[in-house]
Amino acid sequence: MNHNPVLAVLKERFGAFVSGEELGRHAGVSRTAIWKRINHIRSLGYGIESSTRRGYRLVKVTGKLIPEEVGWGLNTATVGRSILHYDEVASTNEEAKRLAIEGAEDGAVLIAEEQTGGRGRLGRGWISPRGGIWLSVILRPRIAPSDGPKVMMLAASSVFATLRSAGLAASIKWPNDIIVGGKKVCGILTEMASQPEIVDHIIVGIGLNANISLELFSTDIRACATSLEAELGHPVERLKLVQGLLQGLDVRYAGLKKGNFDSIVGEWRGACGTIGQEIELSTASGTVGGLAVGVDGCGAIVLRLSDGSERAFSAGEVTVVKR
Ligand code: BT5
Repeated sequence: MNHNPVLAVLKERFGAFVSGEELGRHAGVSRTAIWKRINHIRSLGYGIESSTRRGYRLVKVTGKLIPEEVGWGLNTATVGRSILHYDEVASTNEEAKRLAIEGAEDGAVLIAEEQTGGRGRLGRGWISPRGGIWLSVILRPRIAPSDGPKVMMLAASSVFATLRSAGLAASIKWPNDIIVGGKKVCGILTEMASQPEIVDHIIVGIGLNANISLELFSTDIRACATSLEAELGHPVERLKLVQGLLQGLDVRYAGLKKGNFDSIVGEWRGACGTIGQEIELSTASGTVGGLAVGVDGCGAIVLRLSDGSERAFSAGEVTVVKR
Protein backbone atom coordinates (compact mmCIF):
# COMPACT_ATOMS: atom_id res chain seq x y z
CA MET A 1 0.00 0.00 0.00
CA ASN A 2 2.81 2.40 -0.73
CA HIS A 3 1.98 4.81 -3.52
CA ASN A 4 5.21 6.67 -3.15
CA PRO A 5 7.96 4.96 -5.15
CA VAL A 6 10.54 7.62 -4.33
CA LEU A 7 10.02 7.13 -0.62
CA ALA A 8 10.02 3.37 -1.06
CA VAL A 9 13.47 3.40 -2.67
CA LEU A 10 14.88 5.82 -0.11
CA LYS A 11 13.56 3.64 2.71
CA GLU A 12 15.02 0.47 1.25
CA ARG A 13 18.39 2.17 1.00
CA PHE A 14 18.15 4.07 4.28
CA GLY A 15 21.26 6.16 4.95
CA ALA A 16 22.72 5.64 1.46
CA PHE A 17 22.65 8.19 -1.34
CA VAL A 18 20.44 7.44 -4.33
CA SER A 19 20.91 9.54 -7.45
CA GLY A 20 18.14 11.79 -8.73
CA GLU A 21 18.31 9.95 -11.98
CA GLU A 22 17.66 6.57 -10.37
CA LEU A 23 14.81 7.96 -8.27
CA GLY A 24 13.36 9.48 -11.42
CA ARG A 25 13.47 6.09 -13.12
CA HIS A 26 11.56 4.43 -10.27
CA ALA A 27 8.95 7.17 -10.18
CA GLY A 28 8.67 7.47 -13.94
CA VAL A 29 9.44 11.18 -13.86
CA SER A 30 12.37 13.35 -14.88
CA ARG A 31 15.36 13.93 -12.64
CA THR A 32 14.33 17.56 -12.16
CA ALA A 33 10.78 16.63 -11.12
CA ILE A 34 12.21 14.56 -8.28
CA TRP A 35 12.97 17.72 -6.35
CA LYS A 36 9.26 18.36 -5.87
CA ARG A 37 8.69 14.79 -4.68
CA ILE A 38 11.54 15.10 -2.20
CA ASN A 39 10.05 18.27 -0.77
CA HIS A 40 6.72 16.55 -0.36
CA ILE A 41 8.35 13.66 1.50
CA ARG A 42 10.17 16.14 3.75
CA SER A 43 6.84 17.76 4.53
CA LEU A 44 5.63 14.37 5.84
CA GLY A 45 8.29 14.57 8.53
CA TYR A 46 11.11 12.56 6.94
CA GLY A 47 14.69 13.84 7.06
CA ILE A 48 16.37 13.79 3.65
CA GLU A 49 19.85 15.09 2.88
CA SER A 50 20.72 16.12 -0.62
CA SER A 51 24.01 16.42 -2.42
CA THR A 52 24.35 17.82 -5.91
CA ARG A 53 26.73 15.09 -6.89
CA ARG A 54 25.37 12.04 -5.08
CA GLY A 55 21.63 12.61 -4.93
CA TYR A 56 19.42 12.10 -1.90
CA ARG A 57 19.52 10.01 1.21
CA LEU A 58 16.99 9.30 3.93
CA VAL A 59 18.41 10.01 7.37
CA LYS A 60 15.29 10.13 9.57
CA VAL A 61 11.95 8.41 9.27
CA THR A 62 8.83 10.20 10.39
CA GLY A 63 7.48 9.21 13.77
CA LYS A 64 3.93 9.79 12.57
CA LEU A 65 1.37 7.13 11.77
CA ILE A 66 0.97 8.20 8.16
CA PRO A 67 -0.29 5.84 5.45
CA GLU A 68 3.18 5.59 3.92
CA GLU A 69 4.36 3.98 7.18
CA VAL A 70 1.31 2.09 8.41
CA GLY A 71 0.43 0.69 5.01
CA TRP A 72 4.01 -0.36 4.28
CA GLY A 73 4.12 -4.14 4.52
CA LEU A 74 0.60 -4.34 5.95
CA ASN A 75 -0.82 -7.65 4.88
CA THR A 76 -4.56 -7.37 5.31
CA ALA A 77 -7.55 -8.26 3.16
CA THR A 78 -9.89 -5.46 4.21
CA VAL A 79 -8.83 -3.44 7.22
CA GLY A 80 -6.43 -0.69 6.18
CA ARG A 81 -7.09 -0.92 2.45
CA SER A 82 -7.34 2.82 2.69
CA ILE A 83 -5.70 4.82 5.44
CA LEU A 84 -6.23 8.49 6.25
CA HIS A 85 -4.01 10.43 8.60
CA TYR A 86 -4.80 13.59 10.55
CA ASP A 87 -2.19 15.54 12.41
CA GLU A 88 -5.02 16.96 14.48
CA VAL A 89 -8.74 16.31 14.32
CA ALA A 90 -11.69 16.72 16.69
CA SER A 91 -12.57 13.00 16.70
CA THR A 92 -11.67 10.20 14.31
CA ASN A 93 -15.05 8.58 15.06
CA GLU A 94 -16.90 11.75 14.02
CA GLU A 95 -14.83 12.00 10.88
CA ALA A 96 -15.33 8.31 10.12
CA LYS A 97 -19.09 8.66 10.51
CA ARG A 98 -19.11 11.49 8.01
CA LEU A 99 -17.02 9.50 5.53
CA ALA A 100 -19.12 6.36 6.02
CA ILE A 101 -22.27 8.30 5.15
CA GLU A 102 -20.48 9.56 2.03
CA GLY A 103 -19.80 5.93 1.08
CA ALA A 104 -16.28 5.23 2.37
CA GLU A 105 -15.13 1.67 1.73
CA ASP A 106 -15.24 -1.28 4.09
CA GLY A 107 -12.05 -1.37 6.16
CA ALA A 108 -11.11 2.30 5.79
CA VAL A 109 -8.90 3.44 8.68
CA LEU A 110 -8.54 6.96 10.08
CA ILE A 111 -5.63 7.74 12.39
CA ALA A 112 -4.93 10.96 14.29
CA GLU A 113 -1.82 12.12 16.12
CA GLU A 114 -4.01 14.20 18.39
CA GLN A 115 -7.74 14.62 18.97
CA THR A 116 -9.14 17.88 20.28
CA GLY A 117 -12.64 16.53 20.91
CA GLY A 118 -12.07 12.81 21.50
CA ARG A 119 -15.25 11.00 22.48
CA GLY A 120 -15.96 8.28 24.99
CA ARG A 121 -19.21 6.40 25.50
CA LEU A 122 -22.46 7.98 26.69
CA GLY A 123 -21.38 11.50 25.80
CA ARG A 124 -18.18 11.32 27.84
CA GLY A 125 -14.88 12.76 26.60
CA TRP A 126 -11.63 11.04 25.73
CA ILE A 127 -8.31 12.79 26.41
CA SER A 128 -6.19 12.27 23.29
CA PRO A 129 -2.81 14.01 23.38
CA ARG A 130 0.13 13.30 21.06
CA GLY A 131 1.87 10.00 21.70
CA GLY A 132 -1.33 7.94 21.84
CA ILE A 133 -2.94 5.79 19.20
CA TRP A 134 -6.30 7.26 18.21
CA LEU A 135 -7.94 5.49 15.32
CA SER A 136 -11.27 4.54 13.81
CA VAL A 137 -12.13 1.79 11.38
CA ILE A 138 -15.18 1.86 9.13
CA LEU A 139 -16.66 -1.63 8.83
CA ARG A 140 -19.55 -2.69 6.63
CA PRO A 141 -20.36 -6.25 7.69
CA ARG A 142 -23.50 -7.75 6.19
CA ILE A 143 -24.91 -8.80 9.55
CA ALA A 144 -28.11 -8.19 11.49
CA PRO A 145 -28.03 -5.19 13.84
CA SER A 146 -28.55 -7.60 16.74
CA ASP A 147 -25.13 -9.10 15.96
CA GLY A 148 -23.50 -5.64 16.16
CA PRO A 149 -22.04 -6.26 19.67
CA LYS A 150 -19.82 -8.97 18.17
CA VAL A 151 -17.92 -6.21 16.41
CA MET A 152 -17.24 -4.54 19.73
CA MET A 153 -16.02 -7.90 21.04
CA LEU A 154 -13.72 -8.59 18.11
CA ALA A 155 -12.25 -5.11 18.49
CA ALA A 156 -11.51 -5.67 22.18
CA SER A 157 -10.01 -9.10 21.48
CA SER A 158 -7.78 -7.58 18.79
CA VAL A 159 -6.42 -4.97 21.20
CA PHE A 160 -6.04 -7.64 23.87
CA ALA A 161 -4.07 -9.92 21.53
CA THR A 162 -1.88 -7.06 20.29
CA LEU A 163 -0.94 -6.08 23.83
CA ARG A 164 -0.36 -9.67 24.87
CA SER A 165 2.04 -10.18 22.00
CA ALA A 166 3.84 -7.02 23.12
CA GLY A 167 4.39 -8.80 26.45
CA LEU A 168 1.74 -6.96 28.45
CA ALA A 169 -0.60 -8.79 30.81
CA ALA A 170 -3.75 -7.19 29.44
CA SER A 171 -7.33 -8.16 30.17
CA ILE A 172 -10.75 -6.96 29.07
CA LYS A 173 -13.06 -5.33 31.57
CA TRP A 174 -16.73 -5.37 30.65
CA PRO A 175 -18.04 -3.79 28.59
CA ASN A 176 -14.99 -2.94 26.63
CA ASP A 177 -12.07 -1.47 28.52
CA ILE A 178 -8.61 -2.91 28.16
CA ILE A 179 -6.83 -3.07 31.48
CA VAL A 180 -3.13 -3.34 32.22
CA GLY A 181 -1.78 -3.28 35.76
CA GLY A 182 -5.30 -2.78 37.10
CA LYS A 183 -5.86 0.41 35.12
CA LYS A 184 -7.45 1.38 31.83
CA VAL A 185 -4.99 1.64 28.97
CA CYS A 186 -7.47 1.55 26.11
CA GLY A 187 -11.10 2.44 25.48
CA ILE A 188 -13.26 1.43 22.56
CA LEU A 189 -16.27 3.24 21.16
CA THR A 190 -18.32 1.38 18.54
CA GLU A 191 -21.09 3.24 16.78
CA MET A 192 -23.51 1.50 14.47
CA ALA A 193 -25.82 2.76 11.72
CA SER A 194 -28.29 0.25 10.38
CA GLN A 195 -31.46 -0.49 8.45
CA PRO A 196 -34.08 -2.58 10.28
CA GLU A 197 -32.67 -5.87 8.96
CA ILE A 198 -29.06 -5.14 8.16
CA VAL A 199 -26.12 -3.10 9.36
CA ASP A 200 -25.05 -0.24 7.14
CA HIS A 201 -21.78 0.51 8.88
CA ILE A 202 -20.10 0.22 12.26
CA ILE A 203 -17.39 2.65 13.33
CA VAL A 204 -14.86 1.06 15.65
CA GLY A 205 -13.00 3.77 17.54
CA ILE A 206 -9.96 2.66 19.50
CA GLY A 207 -8.06 4.89 21.89
CA LEU A 208 -4.84 3.38 23.18
CA ASN A 209 -2.67 5.30 25.64
CA ALA A 210 0.67 4.38 24.12
CA ASN A 211 3.43 6.92 24.79
CA ILE A 212 1.59 9.19 27.14
CA SER A 213 2.91 10.72 30.30
CA LEU A 214 0.31 10.28 33.02
CA GLU A 215 0.87 13.88 34.17
CA LEU A 216 -1.22 14.91 31.19
CA PHE A 217 -4.28 13.40 32.85
CA SER A 218 -6.29 15.03 35.62
CA THR A 219 -5.98 13.42 39.07
CA ASP A 220 -9.41 11.84 38.59
CA ILE A 221 -8.44 10.13 35.36
CA ARG A 222 -4.97 9.25 36.62
CA ALA A 223 -6.57 7.24 39.42
CA CYS A 224 -7.96 4.76 36.90
CA ALA A 225 -5.89 5.24 33.73
CA THR A 226 -2.44 4.20 32.63
CA SER A 227 -0.33 4.15 29.47
CA LEU A 228 1.88 1.55 27.85
CA GLU A 229 4.90 3.77 28.38
CA ALA A 230 4.11 4.09 32.09
CA GLU A 231 3.60 0.33 32.46
CA LEU A 232 6.70 -0.70 30.56
CA GLY A 233 8.96 2.11 31.71
CA HIS A 234 9.94 2.96 28.14
CA PRO A 235 8.21 4.23 24.98
CA VAL A 236 6.62 1.71 22.64
CA GLU A 237 6.89 1.53 18.88
CA ARG A 238 3.47 2.85 17.91
CA LEU A 239 3.84 1.81 14.29
CA LYS A 240 4.32 -1.87 15.13
CA LEU A 241 1.37 -1.80 17.51
CA VAL A 242 -0.92 -0.19 14.95
CA GLN A 243 0.08 -2.66 12.26
CA GLY A 244 -0.41 -5.59 14.65
CA LEU A 245 -3.77 -4.21 15.67
CA LEU A 246 -4.99 -3.72 12.10
CA GLN A 247 -3.82 -7.21 11.22
CA GLY A 248 -5.64 -8.64 14.25
CA LEU A 249 -8.81 -6.76 13.37
CA ASP A 250 -8.62 -7.96 9.78
CA VAL A 251 -8.36 -11.65 10.69
CA ARG A 252 -11.20 -11.47 13.19
CA TYR A 253 -13.33 -9.40 10.84
CA ALA A 254 -12.91 -12.06 8.16
CA GLY A 255 -14.20 -14.56 10.73
CA LEU A 256 -17.21 -12.38 11.50
CA LYS A 257 -18.04 -12.11 7.80
CA LYS A 258 -18.01 -15.90 7.62
CA GLY A 259 -20.43 -16.02 10.54
CA ASN A 260 -17.94 -17.45 13.06
CA PHE A 261 -19.74 -15.72 15.90
CA ASP A 262 -19.04 -18.43 18.47
CA SER A 263 -15.30 -18.09 18.18
CA ILE A 264 -15.56 -14.29 18.49
CA VAL A 265 -17.64 -14.52 21.65
CA GLY A 266 -15.45 -17.36 22.96
CA GLU A 267 -12.22 -15.42 22.49
CA TRP A 268 -13.67 -12.32 24.10
CA ARG A 269 -14.95 -14.32 27.04
CA GLY A 270 -11.57 -15.94 27.58
CA ALA A 271 -9.92 -12.52 27.66
CA CYS A 272 -12.51 -10.89 29.89
CA GLY A 273 -11.38 -10.64 33.49
CA THR A 274 -14.85 -9.60 34.68
CA ILE A 275 -16.65 -12.87 34.01
CA GLY A 276 -16.49 -15.24 36.97
CA GLN A 277 -15.96 -12.41 39.47
CA GLU A 278 -18.18 -11.04 42.20
CA ILE A 279 -18.85 -7.52 41.05
CA GLU A 280 -20.74 -4.39 41.88
CA LEU A 281 -22.37 -2.71 38.96
CA SER A 282 -23.34 0.91 39.29
CA THR A 283 -26.12 1.76 36.89
CA ALA A 284 -28.26 4.85 36.37
CA SER A 285 -30.84 3.36 38.72
CA GLY A 286 -28.51 2.29 41.51
CA THR A 287 -25.88 -0.31 42.40
CA VAL A 288 -26.38 -4.06 42.13
CA GLY A 289 -24.06 -6.78 43.31
CA GLY A 290 -23.72 -10.29 41.98
CA LEU A 291 -21.60 -12.90 40.28
CA ALA A 292 -20.83 -12.04 36.65
CA VAL A 293 -21.71 -15.26 34.87
CA GLY A 294 -21.45 -14.19 31.24
CA VAL A 295 -22.69 -11.90 28.51
CA ASP A 296 -25.81 -12.32 26.41
CA GLY A 297 -26.04 -11.99 22.64
CA CYS A 298 -26.39 -8.21 22.92
CA GLY A 299 -23.20 -7.91 24.93
CA ALA A 300 -25.12 -7.22 28.16
CA ILE A 301 -23.52 -8.57 31.32
CA VAL A 302 -25.45 -11.32 33.09
CA LEU A 303 -25.34 -11.21 36.90
CA ARG A 304 -26.43 -13.95 39.27
CA LEU A 305 -28.05 -12.07 42.13
CA SER A 306 -28.11 -13.15 45.77
CA ASP A 307 -31.58 -14.72 45.34
CA GLY A 308 -30.17 -16.97 42.61
CA SER A 309 -31.94 -15.21 39.75
CA GLU A 310 -30.04 -13.98 36.71
CA ARG A 311 -30.40 -10.55 35.21
CA ALA A 312 -28.74 -8.88 32.21
CA PHE A 313 -27.52 -5.28 32.33
CA SER A 314 -26.57 -3.43 29.20
CA ALA A 315 -24.79 -0.48 30.86
CA GLY A 316 -22.96 0.32 34.05
CA GLU A 317 -19.58 0.67 35.72
CA VAL A 318 -18.03 -2.52 37.06
CA THR A 319 -16.13 -2.76 40.33
CA VAL A 320 -14.71 -6.16 41.19
CA VAL A 321 -15.48 -6.99 44.80
CA LYS A 322 -12.34 -8.11 46.61
CA ARG A 323 -12.92 -11.12 48.79
C1 BT5 B 1 -14.28 4.80 26.16
O1 BT5 B 1 -15.27 5.55 26.71
O2 BT5 B 1 -13.51 4.12 26.79
C2 BT5 B 1 -14.17 4.90 24.65
C3 BT5 B 1 -12.99 5.71 24.21
C4 BT5 B 1 -12.81 5.67 22.71
C5 BT5 B 1 -11.75 6.62 22.24
C6 BT5 B 1 -11.47 6.46 20.78
S1 BT5 B 1 -10.06 7.36 20.28
C7 BT5 B 1 -10.42 7.13 18.60
C8 BT5 B 1 -11.93 7.27 18.49
N1 BT5 B 1 -12.31 8.65 18.28
C9 BT5 B 1 -13.03 9.13 19.31
O3 BT5 B 1 -13.47 10.30 19.39
N2 BT5 B 1 -13.18 8.16 20.23
C10 BT5 B 1 -12.57 6.92 19.83
P1 BT5 B 1 -15.70 5.50 28.22
O4 BT5 B 1 -15.76 4.11 28.72
O5 BT5 B 1 -16.94 6.34 28.27
O6 BT5 B 1 -14.54 6.23 29.00
C11 BT5 B 1 -14.46 7.63 29.06
C12 BT5 B 1 -13.95 8.01 30.43
O7 BT5 B 1 -12.61 7.53 30.61
C13 BT5 B 1 -13.88 9.51 30.63
O8 BT5 B 1 -15.06 10.01 31.19
C14 BT5 B 1 -12.68 9.69 31.56
O9 BT5 B 1 -13.08 9.50 32.89
C15 BT5 B 1 -11.79 8.52 31.20
N3 BT5 B 1 -10.76 8.90 30.22
C16 BT5 B 1 -10.73 9.96 29.37
N4 BT5 B 1 -9.64 9.94 28.60
C17 BT5 B 1 -8.95 8.82 28.95
C18 BT5 B 1 -7.75 8.24 28.51
N5 BT5 B 1 -7.01 8.74 27.51
N6 BT5 B 1 -7.35 7.08 29.11
C19 BT5 B 1 -8.07 6.51 30.09
N7 BT5 B 1 -9.23 7.03 30.56
C20 BT5 B 1 -9.66 8.16 29.98
